[in-house]
Amino acid sequence: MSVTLQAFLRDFAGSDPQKQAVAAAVERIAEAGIAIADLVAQGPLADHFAKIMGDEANAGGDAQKELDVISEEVIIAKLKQAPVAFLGSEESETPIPLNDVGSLVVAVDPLDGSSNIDTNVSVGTIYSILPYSAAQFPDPVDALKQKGSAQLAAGFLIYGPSTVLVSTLGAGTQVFALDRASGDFILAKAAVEIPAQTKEYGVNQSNMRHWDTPMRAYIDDCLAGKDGPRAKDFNMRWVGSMVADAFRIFTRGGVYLYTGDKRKGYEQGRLRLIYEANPVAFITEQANGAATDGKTRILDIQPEKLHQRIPLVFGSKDEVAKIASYY
Ligand code: AFP
Repeated sequence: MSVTLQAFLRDFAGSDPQKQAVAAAVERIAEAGIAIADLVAQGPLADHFAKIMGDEANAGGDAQKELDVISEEVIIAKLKQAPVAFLGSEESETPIPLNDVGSLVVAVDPLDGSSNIDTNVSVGTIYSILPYSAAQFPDPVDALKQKGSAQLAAGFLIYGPSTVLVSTLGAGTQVFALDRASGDFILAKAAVEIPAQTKEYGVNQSNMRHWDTPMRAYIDDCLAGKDGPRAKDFNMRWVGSMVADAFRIFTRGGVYLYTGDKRKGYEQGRLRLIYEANPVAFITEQANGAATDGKTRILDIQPEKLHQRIPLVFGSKDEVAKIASYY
């Protein structure tokens, strides 16, 4: 008997108003994911979706909408049907008001990995759900800047050979796969468990000369293999799309590393704290993995700005601890 996402969420929510609000938001995001998956599946034909903005070019002056902006529009339209007050998005400088009355705020990267779309590599939508009240957060930015440990739920969709939703509601991490015949997301894994140990790391090696010393030392030791200090050979995988690397780690273990480096603008790495690192860290910990900025637990870090970047290491918890020992 297959369990649908809707049934799973109904069972999770019961009669708890906040859980019911979270369940509604996750359902709407999943619906947006199905629409975005169809857009991405258009591949090179998707150009006809990138419509000209007309005479008001957007803030960046772009005359054309990219798929990530269209994805954001899909998410906005769906979340207006959920008890979500504001949306924080990688594609928008400031929070987007959605509903006058809402007990949640959502932070989202509408289409992570979008620079890979024309190479037909899996991309995804990453989301983070936080509690909200106007009384507690007169400025909605402050609601989005809560520590990652305040998240009520988080997840990401991957638009790949299969369309998959990886979700945590705070009680473990589940995987749902889209059954295109019925249009339902079906529970595929009830409890993701990331192996504590691994022989596989993910990093963009071409940046090695820019890394800080601890990072360089860690990778050098991995490259030394079984004759080196780690006494085992490592494999490397780097997709260039975090959701794809993350799903591999959830499936067979591994670590993802994007720490700060000496390149201008990369001092704090490349990933954004609020709508990339925090949701992935929550999902990872709920799957018995770990996530740090190299040494500090991601979920304990107090965000300062909506779009701030953060160095990110996540995956197999013993390997994440090993990396922290180099720092
Ligand atoms: P885009 O969303 O701009 O494609 O960036 C994707 C990403 O943030 C993350 O998904 C990848 O792991 C990482 O960048 C890849 O970065 P490099 O291209 O520097 O390896």
